[in-house]
Amino acid sequence: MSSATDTTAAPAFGLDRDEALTLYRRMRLIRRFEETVQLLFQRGEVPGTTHLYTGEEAVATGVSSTLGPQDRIAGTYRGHGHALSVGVDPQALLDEMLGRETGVCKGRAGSMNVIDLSHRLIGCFGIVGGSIAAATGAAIALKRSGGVAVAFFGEGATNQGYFHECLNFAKVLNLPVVYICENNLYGEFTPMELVTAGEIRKRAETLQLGAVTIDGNDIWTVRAAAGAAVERARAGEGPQFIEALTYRHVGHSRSDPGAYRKPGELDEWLKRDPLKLARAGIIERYDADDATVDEVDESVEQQIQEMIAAALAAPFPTPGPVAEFKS
Ligand SMILES: Cc1ncc(C[n+]2csc(CCOP(=O)(O)OP(=O)(O)O)c2C)c(N)n1
Repeated sequence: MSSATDTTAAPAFGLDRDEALTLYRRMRLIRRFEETVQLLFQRGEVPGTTHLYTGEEAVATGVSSTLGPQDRIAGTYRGHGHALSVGVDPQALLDEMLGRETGVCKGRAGSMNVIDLSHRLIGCFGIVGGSIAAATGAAIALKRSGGVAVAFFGEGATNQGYFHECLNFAKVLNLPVVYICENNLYGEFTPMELVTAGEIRKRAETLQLGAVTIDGNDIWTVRAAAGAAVERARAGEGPQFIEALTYRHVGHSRSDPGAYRKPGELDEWLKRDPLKLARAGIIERYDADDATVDEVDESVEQQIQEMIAAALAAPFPTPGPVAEFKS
């Protein structure tokens, strides 16, 4: 049973140059997607609320890069990145944000509750920790078909009763599920240390899950740890747990300026921006330089501009008949 705090694991990319650039592109797309949602929200184009994944891109991108077509993921209300990481159509996702008929859920789910079974996404959940229960349930079925379920959730969710129930249940039934705790240090506006006792990874270790703590901002480290965890879960070794240390660069949701952050904290984390680390890894290990990666950025920018134009021109849903209410 693995049991370690490992923030320095040697990266094992297992990728050729084009595949590595594709992963970088996906991270860049998530970053620009989130910035675009924020911009359109401020322009009054996005109904409801939004919770952005900015700063946490390496986690979903790295984990999902290790999954196969038979696997499934469950995300959170901070779920745009989770959805894009498994290949949900970015245009359909942006259309969904704007409540359009062409949205991935025909404009009925909005930012928080996207689901796309055709891309392995069994749901994004507005209920804190809802993804934990959904993925654990999915793993019961996946055990028969050789698939693995992945749950993404924040560190705040580990204080929910069903976190403990689900991990216990998964261990007892030896389910193929990988729990990914995205520890971004805050639950809404509350610093983790004010509400969370002990070490999160040890909660999983107590239940005898394979558990590691990793640098969640380094996609190459995430990929190595997730690859190993998914392999173990698929091989019948039972549920696995990864605590990925990361940071959201923006407030909890649309109206939060993040005033509770400690002075200088954001600047420190920006030095370890996951996009910077991914770029550095590619330049260090492949035949690539800044111009190579800049080209990827430009191509994402063009895609984003085309997506904005298409989303704004997309039709709204036609209201259905109003259900009659009988008391
Ligand atoms: C069951 C439940 N309780 C409370 C809330 C309100 N709420 C929304 S987000 C949030 C903080 C969750 O923090 P964490 O799990 O660390 O995830 P993060 O937002 O940091 O990604 C809370 C308390 C909720 N949506 N669901």
